[in-house]
Amino acid sequence: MAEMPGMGAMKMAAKIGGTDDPKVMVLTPNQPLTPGKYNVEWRAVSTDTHPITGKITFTVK
Ligand SMILES: [Cu+2]
Repeated sequence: MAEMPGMGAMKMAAKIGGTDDPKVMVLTPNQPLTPGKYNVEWRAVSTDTHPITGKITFTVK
């Protein structure tokens, strides 16, 4: 069976924590990452109250 775009995409819950470095945010997935492609979309409020967002993609082999 061919894999179709968007097929198999699931949302995964994660714990989010801050660190001593205000530029660093730590996300810990609630379950082990099995091989595959992952997209992380994040949103935070900066110290000057502006919302900032970002997106990173990585692959687990
Ligand atoms: Cu700002």
